[in-house]
Amino acid sequence: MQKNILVTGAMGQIGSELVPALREKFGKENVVAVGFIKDKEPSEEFKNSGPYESIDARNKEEIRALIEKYQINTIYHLVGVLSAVGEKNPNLAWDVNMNSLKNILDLAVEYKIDRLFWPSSIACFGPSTPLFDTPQKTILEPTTMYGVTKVSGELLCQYYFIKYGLDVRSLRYPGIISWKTPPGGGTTDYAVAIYYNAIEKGKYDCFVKENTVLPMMYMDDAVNATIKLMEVDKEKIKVRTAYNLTAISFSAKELALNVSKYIENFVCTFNPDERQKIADSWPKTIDDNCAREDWGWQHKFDLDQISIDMIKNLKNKLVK
Ligand code: AKB
Repeated sequence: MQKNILVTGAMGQIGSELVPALREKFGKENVVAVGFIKDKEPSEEFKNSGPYESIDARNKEEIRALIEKYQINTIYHLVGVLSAVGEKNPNLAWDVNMNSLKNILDLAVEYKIDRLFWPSSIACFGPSTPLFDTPQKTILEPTTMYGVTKVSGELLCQYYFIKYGLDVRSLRYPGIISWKTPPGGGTTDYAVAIYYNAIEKGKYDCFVKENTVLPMMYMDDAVNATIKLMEVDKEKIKVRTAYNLTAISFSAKELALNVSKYIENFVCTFNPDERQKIADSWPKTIDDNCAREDWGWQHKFDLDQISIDMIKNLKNKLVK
């Protein structure tokens, strides 16, 4: 079947890299990118590489019009307000994260969408969740509004699968490290910002303590996992809330030491702010065996490979 794909949140951290990967795989004209970031116009390259529409994903009628216009049968609904911004504006986080998801789920049922992807996160866990090797099925009592929307969203997705047979699939992303877009309002942003600052200033003042450990993943692995999950046969998907997913866990200090292996004289200081509390509420390591067993998930990038690739690409991007 010809895939006609709609990607919301196309200008966000994941969207900016998933859209080109999908266009490469399924053809430029078959992937409609939907962005809506005030004050941020998409680059000419982004706009010219395939269909682009500027729409607020909360606007159900405008999304409906797009589904009809492009005869959409596959949706990646990536729109979301992340954890740190969500704590500053919980009402906005609820409104954007939940209302856009509910609209998309309803439209997906109405238009018999073949497959829908929606991102969950390690933010669905909370302080009462086991900190190490967090199992697939465990306590979900997040203490951020972002996390509350992730648990609610997971349950809503599962409900639409059970009630309407909607083929909706989801991953609990760890912190994602990438170079194409600057950090965007999350708690794991320090693991991206450190590279920008190391290259531009030779130093970084990290906003979590040096012993803070969180699960992380390189963007290339995250994009591969997402496309793989969406391509696998329906029968293989046993989890309809969201799959645990991880690559590697390291402390902020280990990250800083690794960056200094590749950037001479790099100095990292640690000055925790309000994001420390959010980081402390999330697990340190994740058990993602269900994803590995059910649909063959495997990560490729370790910390050295991440640092080498980040530094190479950021130097090209930042150093003129
Ligand atoms: C955040 O830090 O809010 C996100 C996430 C872990 O979902 N990167």
